[in-house]
Amino acid sequence: MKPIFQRSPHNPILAARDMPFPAAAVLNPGATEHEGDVVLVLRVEDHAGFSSIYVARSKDGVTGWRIQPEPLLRHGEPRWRYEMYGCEDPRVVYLSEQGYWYITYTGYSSSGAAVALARTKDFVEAERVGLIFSPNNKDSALFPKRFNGRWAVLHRPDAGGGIEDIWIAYSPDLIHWGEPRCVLREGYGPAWDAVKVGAGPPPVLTEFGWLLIYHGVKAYGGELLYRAGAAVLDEIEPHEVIGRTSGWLFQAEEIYEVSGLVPGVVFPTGMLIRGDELWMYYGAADTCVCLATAKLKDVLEVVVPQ
Ligand code: BMA
Repeated sequence: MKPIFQRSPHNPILAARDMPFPAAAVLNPGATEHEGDVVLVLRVEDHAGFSSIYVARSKDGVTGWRIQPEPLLRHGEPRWRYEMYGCEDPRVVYLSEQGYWYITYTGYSSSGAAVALARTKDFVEAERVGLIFSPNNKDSALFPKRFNGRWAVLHRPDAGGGIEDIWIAYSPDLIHWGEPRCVLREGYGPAWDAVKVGAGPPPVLTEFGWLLIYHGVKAYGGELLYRAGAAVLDEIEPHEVIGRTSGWLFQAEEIYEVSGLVPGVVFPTGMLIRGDELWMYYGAADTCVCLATAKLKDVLEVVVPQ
């Protein structure tokens, strides 16, 4: 069967050697568009092992990346104690009502991994909102609009006992979050996503509802394989699941995915809709940044069979 996603022939589109400063890895990029450019917000791990968030811009979203030399969100700022160990895995979305791009990311510190929120208008300076979920919690993605007056965010609390499901919370002001509901449970038994699931990029509204790309994890011989699946959430009540792929849609196969710092990982964190195509930006092997594209209708067909 022809795969739904096609990899860019330019993969990896960004790697440590492309940074104008020493870097150990470039991974897990948020993606958006700003002033005629595709903008990626990159997690860059430095040679000391700590990650900050940097910005890369390109006209075509594939080549000619311009990297801003200063981080947008630098870990270890004295005022931001919950980011002492790193700012990781950003997802970015434009909230037109606010006139800002909002970035959810993992604030990593001696207290664990928590969900942090920041916003920017220009991708040169960012203003931190602060933590929105305490540890351990990560893989957070905001929806771009309000639902009955409330913003909504997906996140992945660690429930203990090995349970790591995707939850949703709602907020009137992007600061106070409540009304928790479990949206997508991890799979069971030998399922491809039985170890854990986590939201990928901010969901995109389609004719069937909100398309969510998520990662699912299974252990083979003690090694964790991170693959990507998809779900569609209700347009009005996004805690309701309309459809979910029974299996994964995308997995590590190319050399830059099966070898690297963490082999066997594809970790989608950015999604753009360009014409009738879905562009999925992902981290490969926790080492570099890649792109795969699909026809949006082909993805929807497997999530919500007609
Ligand atoms: C998750 C996060 C991601 C990473 C993934 C795969 O827990 O740490 O940053 O890409 O594991 O190793």
